[in-house]
Amino acid sequence: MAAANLELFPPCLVLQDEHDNSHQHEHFRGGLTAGSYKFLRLFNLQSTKLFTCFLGIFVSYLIFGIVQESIVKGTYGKNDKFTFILSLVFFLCVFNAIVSKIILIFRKSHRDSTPSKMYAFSSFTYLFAMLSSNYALEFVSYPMQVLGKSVKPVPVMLLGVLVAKKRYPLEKYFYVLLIVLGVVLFMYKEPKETTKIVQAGEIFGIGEFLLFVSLVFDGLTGGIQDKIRDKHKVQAYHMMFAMNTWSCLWASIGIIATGEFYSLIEFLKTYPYVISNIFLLGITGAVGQNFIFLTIEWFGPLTCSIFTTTRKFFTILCSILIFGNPITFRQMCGTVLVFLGLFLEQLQNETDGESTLHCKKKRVLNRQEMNSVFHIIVRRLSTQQNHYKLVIIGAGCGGLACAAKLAKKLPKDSIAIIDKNDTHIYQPGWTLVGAGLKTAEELEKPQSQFIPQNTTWIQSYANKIEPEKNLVQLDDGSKISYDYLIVAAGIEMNFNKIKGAVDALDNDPQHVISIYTRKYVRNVFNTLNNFRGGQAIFTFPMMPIKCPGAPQKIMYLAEDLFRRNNVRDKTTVIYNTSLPVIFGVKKYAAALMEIIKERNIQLNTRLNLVEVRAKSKEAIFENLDQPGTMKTFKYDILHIGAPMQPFEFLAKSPLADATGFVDVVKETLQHKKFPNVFGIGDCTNIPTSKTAAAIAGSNSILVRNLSNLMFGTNNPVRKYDGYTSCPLVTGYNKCILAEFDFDGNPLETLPINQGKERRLSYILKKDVMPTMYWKMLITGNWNGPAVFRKLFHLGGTK
Ligand code: UQ1
Repeated sequence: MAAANLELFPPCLVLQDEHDNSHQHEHFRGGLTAGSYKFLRLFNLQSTKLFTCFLGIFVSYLIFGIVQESIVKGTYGKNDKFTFILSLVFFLCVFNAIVSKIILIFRKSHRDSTPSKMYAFSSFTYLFAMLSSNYALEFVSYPMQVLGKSVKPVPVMLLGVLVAKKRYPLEKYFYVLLIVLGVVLFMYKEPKETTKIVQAGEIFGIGEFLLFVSLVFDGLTGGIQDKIRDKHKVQAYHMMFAMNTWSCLWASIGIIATGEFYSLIEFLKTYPYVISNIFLLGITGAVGQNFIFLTIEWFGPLTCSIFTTTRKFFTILCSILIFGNPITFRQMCGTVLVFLGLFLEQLQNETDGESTLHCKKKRVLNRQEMNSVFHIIVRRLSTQQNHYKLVIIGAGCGGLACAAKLAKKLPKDSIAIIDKNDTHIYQPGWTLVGAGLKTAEELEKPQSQFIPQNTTWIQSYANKIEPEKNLVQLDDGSKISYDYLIVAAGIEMNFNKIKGAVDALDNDPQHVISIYTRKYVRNVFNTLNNFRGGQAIFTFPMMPIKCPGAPQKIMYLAEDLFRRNNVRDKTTVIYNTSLPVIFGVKKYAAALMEIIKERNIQLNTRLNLVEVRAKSKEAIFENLDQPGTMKTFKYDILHIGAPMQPFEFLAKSPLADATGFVDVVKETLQHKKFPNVFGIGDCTNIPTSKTAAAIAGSNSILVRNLSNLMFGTNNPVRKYDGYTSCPLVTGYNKCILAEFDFDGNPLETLPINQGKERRLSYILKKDVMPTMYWKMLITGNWNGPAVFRKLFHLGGTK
């Protein structure tokens, strides 16, 4: 079957235009109302469009191929044949020229400034390429013709390396090698047993030569069109119109000069039904071409070439299975190799920067989607989207809690979450890991499990925000735009603020430890458990840090462990804090002061660790009340509370306040200057202790405020009161469950005094909270315990 070998635009031409795909994102950009989103949801526009494009390309070229087969390879009368290839090409060009002219009139596009001579030349080479590939068909089979033309990347690469001195990634050579190997496997003709000598012409005959010529002319056409596109910013239909008009001219000269025209007229007189077939061929060709343009415009060049390659593969299969073009097993392997190479090469091109956005992105699909091949293609294609209704920076506790809630309100593919980490860690559990009550592994789960369905996960770092332009830049330099932004980026640990700390943590984990990172937390329990007495120092760094309870929780647990290991009486336990008090909330501070007195713990306030001397096991502290004055402590164990800082990209952005944190209204979590931006968690300047409980208390408030803004609704929203909670574990079976607001007023949930050390609070912290976190909080189903507090207190509290 000679299907679709007259595809009117060689891929090179098609690929010229899609670079002008900046407007393809307009469909997603800004200003869509709730109503239009409902509409979008109803019709699931993206997928429908994609499917239509694929079907359009597939069906039109399939019919095209069948009709072409019947025209070119059919028998007429007794032994007449249709040999008027140039005339056929002429008719097809006429069709294309007419269709593109009509579209140009309707599209009201600007004038094309390209000089005619460029079109004249490139349409000549284009015509020549088309002709030689069609004449080749008289000598080779259709599969051979398609595969032969697949070698196109080879001359492109060869010229690139030899002439333009380009370098390609190693994989690319491999993919091209696959294609070449495939074609060689296909072309190789085994010597017949009787004739041992194989003549060169048998392997590389006239058909193959014509294919080669068509490749060269294809390459030339592509080169000229590249120039046209670069210089004149020409649109696809302009090019389609001009190329086809010029080709008509060249072809008409050819058919008149060779006399083909007159024989064709005679032929058509004898077999008039061929005219309707030629019409059908022209229409399907033009329709297919338009679907190609639409695919490029809506989904980009990669999608288009995947579609056309897939289509060719299917037509080859049809040709083999239905029309009985003979093929050997070796040739089958060759075909598979060629298409494998072509696909890999296309995907490689995409990651090389030919698409608008080339970062690693993952779409989370539901099970039904996973089963559908169509949606696997959709997933690949979604890599080209770079505008989202909502972008969330950070897939930690705050980012996920908001994403999960908003994913239920917004249509598919409206939300993108940017986060590089593929593991989600339950950070509140690290104190318990330090005490040997849990393992670090228990606290880690794959991030992919928690990215809400229908949300795009962009596995990348955000490294710049331009809120005036609604843009976020990723670590690979690409940018994504948003209508709304939630910043939930967290806070950065920086041990480098303490001289010698990183070196000591890395190289002396027997003495210097910290529960604050995934790497260091794994050493803590061993060190504490092996401790045989001496001086154990626990530090609290300079503010700002998240959860100011954590640095002392690990101290209470360690102190308890020393008792259990019978080394407590040989040990001095010291707590050096940069704060003036042990805890910021009076009620709990009083309880904790009792505990440290009772347990004989030394408390030194206003001391900040500035240097660790691992060799001499000395920790140098600055006296914050007398800046510049140092105090040296000898240690046998030093637990370092990690100094923290806002991420640099945030601190530098217009979203930050003077301290570098995202400047939001504390009651609404809306940004003070950019109303379409919200912030949650550690990265914000909300004056409360940053804990998972604070996220629980604030995520629903953020989501409601943002929803009101997005949908123009006016639903009542509670003001965030700063609710936070700090379960201060004070030993292996006891805990003070601090809960309080912005002003340090206790906001206790249970109808008992939570300021007392309790086993119940310990069980809540150790066994109940982790489950609540994984199952309820980051899935968007936990808005904090306020309801229970009111219930338990019979409405008597705030
Ligand atoms: C909480 O809601 C929460 O999020 C799940 C935590 O995170 C780990 C907490 O530690 C705490 C204390 C709360 C508050 C909840 C109750 C029932 C007191």
